[in-house]
Amino acid sequence: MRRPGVLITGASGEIGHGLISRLAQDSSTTIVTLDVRGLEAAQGRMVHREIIGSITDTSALERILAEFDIDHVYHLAAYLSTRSEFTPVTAHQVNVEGTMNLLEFAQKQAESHGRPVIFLYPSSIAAYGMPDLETKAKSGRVREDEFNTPTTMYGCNKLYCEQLGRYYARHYKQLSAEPMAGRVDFRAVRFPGLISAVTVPSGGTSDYAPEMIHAAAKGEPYACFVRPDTRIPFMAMPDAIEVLLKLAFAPRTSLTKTAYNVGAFNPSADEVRAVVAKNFPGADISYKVDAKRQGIVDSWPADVNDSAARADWGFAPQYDFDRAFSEYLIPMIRERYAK
Ligand code: AKB
Repeated sequence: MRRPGVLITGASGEIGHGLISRLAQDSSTTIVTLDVRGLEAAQGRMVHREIIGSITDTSALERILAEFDIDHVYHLAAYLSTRSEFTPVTAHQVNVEGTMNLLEFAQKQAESHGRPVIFLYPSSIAAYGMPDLETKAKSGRVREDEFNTPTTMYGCNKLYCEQLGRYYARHYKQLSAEPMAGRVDFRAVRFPGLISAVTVPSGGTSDYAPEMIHAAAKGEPYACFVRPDTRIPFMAMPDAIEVLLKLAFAPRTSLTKTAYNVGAFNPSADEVRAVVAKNFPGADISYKVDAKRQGIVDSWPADVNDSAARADWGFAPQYDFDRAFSEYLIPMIRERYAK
């Protein structure tokens, strides 16, 4: 008998870290992870099976298929935006071919146990491509179907994989005489920049905000790689974890979109600097703009319209800008580095 469980890919990354802790609160959930990097020891103790391997290696997925009856896939593994620009071909292999492997895996799982597999896919604001700063300023909160013209490899990968997920969800459903016999129930969310108090991101372009906070807490100087007036949406990590779970457990009939915007606050880089400087009075934060990375964030919207997520599945972030800093980031980061 195969053991029922949930699969998390990219589990050692920032979202995976929070998701494992949250899912492990329910001891009846069997957590299986797949990542090229090992989990931190504490996270490792929370999961039932940790597989070190790549999503591009279908034999690792075959092994999971043989052993586990997976009903939820949280497919978090990806090369982020800055990193993908340096190695676009590898990024495409991981982000697109890897996702395709996971969709096939989910389809086979659904066929074998006869129930749909819920497939959670974190997409990104990188799926947008604002043509210029004037349009970005004028457009305000962009809707899911606007400006779908990404400028980065990562953004193209995310937008395309949303469509691939939609294809898998529809194609097999149409082929099967028994509509629920085997299908992928694909649900995507376009995350803004995420800020965690317990992990530091790597390879992203929204990383300037978390890097600034963590550097100040460690007493290290930080040169911010974007202009002070740069504005994109952000979200505190606990809200991002709740987003994944809330979307995963929303009734299928209430979902009207393949990919949903979610946002929580959208400070400028200088507003982040100001709150960090207030809380860490010795903080040494300067600006050294990296033209390439600046170009990427300039192509992302200043804010997103997330009214569909609020209406369809009750998205309601708990942390606005002030609360994210005063009740989550500052106290937890202080405690983390004090240790
Ligand atoms: C990145 O910066 O690449 C990610 C994202 C916004 O998707 N954090």
